[in-house]
Amino acid sequence: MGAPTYSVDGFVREFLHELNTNQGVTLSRSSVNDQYLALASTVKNYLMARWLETNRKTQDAKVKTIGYLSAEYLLGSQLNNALLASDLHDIAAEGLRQCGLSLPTLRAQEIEPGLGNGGLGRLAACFIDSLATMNVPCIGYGIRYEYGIFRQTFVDGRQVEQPDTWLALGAPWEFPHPEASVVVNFGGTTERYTDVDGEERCRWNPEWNVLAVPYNYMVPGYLNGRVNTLRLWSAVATKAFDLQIFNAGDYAQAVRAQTFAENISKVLYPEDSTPQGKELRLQQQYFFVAASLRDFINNELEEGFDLHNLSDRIIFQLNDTHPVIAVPELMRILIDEEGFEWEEAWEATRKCFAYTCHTLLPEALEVWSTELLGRLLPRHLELIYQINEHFLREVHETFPGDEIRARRMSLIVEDREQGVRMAHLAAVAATKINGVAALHSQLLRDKVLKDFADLWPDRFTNVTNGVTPRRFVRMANYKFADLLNDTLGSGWVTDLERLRELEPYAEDEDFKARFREVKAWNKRRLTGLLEARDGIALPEGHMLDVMVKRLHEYKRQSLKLLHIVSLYEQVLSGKIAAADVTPRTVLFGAKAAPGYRMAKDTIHLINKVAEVVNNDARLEGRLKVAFPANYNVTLAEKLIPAADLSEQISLAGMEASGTGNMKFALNGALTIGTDDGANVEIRQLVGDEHFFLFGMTEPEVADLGAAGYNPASYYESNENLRDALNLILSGHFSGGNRHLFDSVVLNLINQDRFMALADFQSYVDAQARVEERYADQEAWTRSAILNVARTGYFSSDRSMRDYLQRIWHTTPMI
Ligand code: TH1
Repeated sequence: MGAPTYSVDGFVREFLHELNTNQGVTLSRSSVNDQYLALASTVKNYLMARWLETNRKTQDAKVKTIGYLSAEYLLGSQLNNALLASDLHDIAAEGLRQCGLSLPTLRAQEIEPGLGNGGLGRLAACFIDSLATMNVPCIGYGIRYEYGIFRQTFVDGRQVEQPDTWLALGAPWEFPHPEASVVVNFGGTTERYTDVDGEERCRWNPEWNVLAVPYNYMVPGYLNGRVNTLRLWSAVATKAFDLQIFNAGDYAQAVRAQTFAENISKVLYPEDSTPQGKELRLQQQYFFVAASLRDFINNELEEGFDLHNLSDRIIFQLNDTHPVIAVPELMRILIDEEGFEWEEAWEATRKCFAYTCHTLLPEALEVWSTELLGRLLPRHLELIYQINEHFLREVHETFPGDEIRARRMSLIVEDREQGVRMAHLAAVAATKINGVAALHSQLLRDKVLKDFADLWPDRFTNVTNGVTPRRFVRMANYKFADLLNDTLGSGWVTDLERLRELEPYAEDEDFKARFREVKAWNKRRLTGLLEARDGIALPEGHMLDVMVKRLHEYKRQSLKLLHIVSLYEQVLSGKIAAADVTPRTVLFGAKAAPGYRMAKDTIHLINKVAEVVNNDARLEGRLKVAFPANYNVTLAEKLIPAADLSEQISLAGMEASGTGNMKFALNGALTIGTDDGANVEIRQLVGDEHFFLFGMTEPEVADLGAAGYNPASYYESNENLRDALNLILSGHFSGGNRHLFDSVVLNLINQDRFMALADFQSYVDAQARVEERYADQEAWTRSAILNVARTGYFSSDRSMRDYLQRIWHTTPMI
């Protein structure tokens, strides 16, 4: 059967067919969920022929594939993206209308797959979108978590987590392939033996195993006929339950064994950048990586393929250290199963991996205890020790006698307990090591991985992150996309540098008026959504000032909060008149890791400040704080296009890149930001005049830290800052309870690891410049348009071109 025809009639026929045969209902008796599932199936049917064709062509061409290994994919909604990529949107909207249905209603039925925490997971999703659109063969490998990132609710202003039951109403976008399942082993012992040729060999006798079941997802390129694959693994017990135990009468025990296995893919760890070192997490990592390597070798390579040449056909990109256990796993396969000698195994392995580091925070660098590794993956631990031996020999040859350096570089760290530094393992194995923004890559070379950069300078490179213009401009901001299409034609969607052609329009009155009209429309759309979703009323005519990202101390939501409290305090104390406050709504979106106390207390404080500020008539309605719960990709798509001001205020040297910053600039928001991560490049591109820079630079931060940072001195010397902090301490936001927010406030005054107080005045000054520009709407619009025109660089298509040239050394298929 061929693809359904591209016509409204063809679409309606297919849709009704799916409703009848897949859902088993007639249109008149169908639920909205039936209709949504039938719609998803219909769209898949249109893409199916292209998917099969893509797979066939790629296999025949025997080209090099990108194996993107990532523990997280924060995909966002699938329906709209599939409609866009297959050019079906208008046909579907009209076809559904003829059936008496509405596309927006069905779309709202989708629960996004939230299989990631934040930027790292969303980056993976943007990258696979770009590779498909650029016609590059790629398989994304990851985990099909049964529960993705938790759903956030607020109870009395405190975060309460609910399970994310994204699979409950059906999973129309996935294709399970139980027949292609792979066994993944754990535990047990290793054993030395002599093989038939008299060779000394080693074998792993595992103690238990689970079955990894693949679920395939389509990754459609934009209007190009390519459909790549995302393969997510789900864990099931190898035997339904242990019959021996069952027959012995212990039914409960038999079922428990099954539950144990299936726990592996049960839930996404909700920590962003702060690993907990939990055993289940290591199980997850090895589980998906072992399944993926086995899968590629078994299914993507022809029978008898010589694994010495594996790197001709695959390069595995390690998305941070989470999949790094793949390195000893490939060594194990080549040596123990394929009979390779150490040297040839290492040579083949090294060519197959490249490593992206996404962080600088020391606590984000994964270290697995050798006790745990030895218990769970005994053979891998032996191989890691062996890799380390070979590596340290090389260090000694290059730096004879430098014991201290060798100890610093060792894969093994002797702390309270012995551990394996996964970033060092990645650095030793990878053909290339990259950071995710220019400043970050520089700091990797100069600080975090300095010894490695001294030893192998050529292995280090930078690829600045990017975001997909399909989802984050064309889809999320379709009114603006229409304006761009009218002005430039539609080529910008796959060639974002063409936004440059917008520069002259920054002086065009008619264009500026239309640009403002689009922004106003996006704000109205957001107002309607937040009203319905959260009961939040956004006032009209306010500057929309947005800070959305994970809640983390280094990102400094507390600095934004201090700015709000200070403005409020100055009005209360009569230092400024309410009438002089720029009408502004500050919108937060942020999830805190459930175990991260300070982050949760900060959320509580923001909500309490919002409650008081929003209801104090003395502000004359000129300052509002909104904090819709459960910020996710779906909400981001509505929020970002409506924003005027983008808050990117991390302490310099802490945010590796940021990608929200790029999305805001591309949607015509101006940035107030520090010289950190990709902010640096955004500012260089848009120009100082169109970016509100504040705060210490990274070297200044380092100097202040070295000199001894004393936050209390800022509290003492800065009156507005002190008054703001004192207002919180007075119990004003906590019904008179003076100690409710001690954890947050006293930490700022006494510790303030991320130097919010040191940057406070500079931030307030920058906000004054923001207000000045905003008062001149012509000037503001001009700056906003120039932000768009000059940030085409931040397309993830460009990131992928950089990876292809600098790291993967491969080209798109023709
Ligand atoms: C983020 C970085 O914090 C952010 O700056 C960057 O833009 C993004 O990655 C994409 O490169 C990170 N997320 C995580 C998540 C975990 C561990 C480390 C990082 S770094 C779980």
